[in-house]
Amino acid sequence: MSAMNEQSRAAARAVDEARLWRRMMDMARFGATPAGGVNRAAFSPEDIQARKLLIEWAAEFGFSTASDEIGNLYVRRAGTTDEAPAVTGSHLDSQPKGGKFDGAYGVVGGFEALEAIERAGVETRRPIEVVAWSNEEGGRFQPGAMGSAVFAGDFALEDALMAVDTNGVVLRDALRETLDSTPAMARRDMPHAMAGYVEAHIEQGPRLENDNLTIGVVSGVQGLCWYRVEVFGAEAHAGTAPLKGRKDALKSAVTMVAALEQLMADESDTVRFTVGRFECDPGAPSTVPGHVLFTVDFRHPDLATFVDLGGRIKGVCEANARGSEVTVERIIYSEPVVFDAGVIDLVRGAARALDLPHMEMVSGAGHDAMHIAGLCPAGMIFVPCEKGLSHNEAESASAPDLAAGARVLAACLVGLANR
Ligand code: HGY
Ligand code: MN
Ligand code: MN
Repeated sequence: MSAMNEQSRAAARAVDEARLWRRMMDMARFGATPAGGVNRAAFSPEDIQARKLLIEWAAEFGFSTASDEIGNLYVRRAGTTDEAPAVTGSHLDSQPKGGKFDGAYGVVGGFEALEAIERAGVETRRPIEVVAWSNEEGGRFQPGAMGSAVFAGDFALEDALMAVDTNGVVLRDALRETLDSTPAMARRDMPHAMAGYVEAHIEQGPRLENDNLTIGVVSGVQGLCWYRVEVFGAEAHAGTAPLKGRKDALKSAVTMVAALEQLMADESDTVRFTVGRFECDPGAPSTVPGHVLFTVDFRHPDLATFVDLGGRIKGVCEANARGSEVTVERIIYSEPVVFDAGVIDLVRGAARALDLPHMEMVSGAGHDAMHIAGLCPAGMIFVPCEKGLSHNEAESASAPDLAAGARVLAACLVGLANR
C-alpha cells in the first residue's frame, strides 16, 4: 500500500458498500421504469422527489443545503474555516430511457463519501460540498450540462430559462415549481469559488470491464458539440403532387444525414456521430412532409479533427437541402478538455494506495466536470458498468465497484479539503 495520510485512509475505510447500494436503490425509485431503468427528466416531479431525498439525507447529518438560480443543489459539510470548498457531484436527471447509475452515482456516491468523512470524524480545513448539477442530460430541455454550464458562465442564465420542452413547458416555469417544492432551502449566487472538483461516474464504456480494472483515472473529456437542424419544405397531397417540384422535407433531411454519415466515416472508429432525435411533420401517410427537426451529436478527442469536422456540419446540411430551406443551429460546443495534473495525480495516488487496479483514460461521455474544469482544478473517477452499457435501461454496475470509487473519492476530497 503506498502512501496515503491517515485522515484520507480513515475516510476511505468508513465508506460502507451496503449503505451506498441501499441509497442508490432508494434514489432509483424516482422515475423507475418497468424495464429496470429510470426516466427522471430535469425539473420533473421525479427529479423533485430525488432532490428532496438528497436534502433529507443531508438534514440527518446537519449538512447545510442551498440552491442557485438554475437549480443546482449544494450539500455542504462545514470545514474548520470558510475557505473555498472541495467539491464533488454529478446529476440526478436521466435520459428518457436511462439507467440507475448515470449521474446518480456521482451524487449518491458523493454523499456516501461525505458521510464516511463525517463518520470517520475527519476534520477538514475547507468545507466539502456535493452538488447535484441541474439538467445534465438535456433530454427534456436543451442543451445538456446546463446547470454546470450556467454556473461556469459557459451558457447564459437568460437563454437557459427560455428553453422549451416538447410539451411547450418553459424551463423558467418548471424550475420555479422545482425550487418552490423546497421553500426553506437557502439560495446562493453563481459562481462561487471552489478549491477543486472531483466527479465520480460510471465509465459508460467497456474498457475498465474488458481490462478487469476497478478505477478509471480520467485525464479529460473528448470534444462534444450538438446541432439542431430544421428543414422547411412544403406540405402537399401524396397522391396528386408531382414528384418534380416537391419540397419534401423528409427527403431533404435523409439526404443531409446520409451526407453527414459520409463526412464522419472513420476507419479508426474514433469519431462519434449520432442523430438522436428526428421529428417529421405532420407525420400523416398521405401528406408530403413539410417540416423535419433533427439533432446531431458529434464528438472527437482530437482538437484539430473536432474543429475541422464539427465546422463542416452546417455546410454539408445546406449543400444537401434539395430545394428545402434549412437552419443549422449549434446548441452545445465544448472542445476537448484536459483535467488538472494535480487532481489526476490525487486520483491515481488514492487508487494506488487503496490497491485498486486502475488505468488512465479520456472520457467519451460528456460530464459536468468539463465546465467546472474551466473554474478550478478538476478531475474524474470512473468505475466499470456492465458491458459498458449506458443511456439504456439495462445499465448496471456492481456494489463493490461503486464502493471502491466512493473510497477513492472520499480520500481525494479529504486531500483537496486540506490543501
Ligand atoms: O451525453 C453525454 O455524454 C452525457 O452522458 N450526458
Ligand atoms: Mn452522466
Ligand atoms: Mn448521460
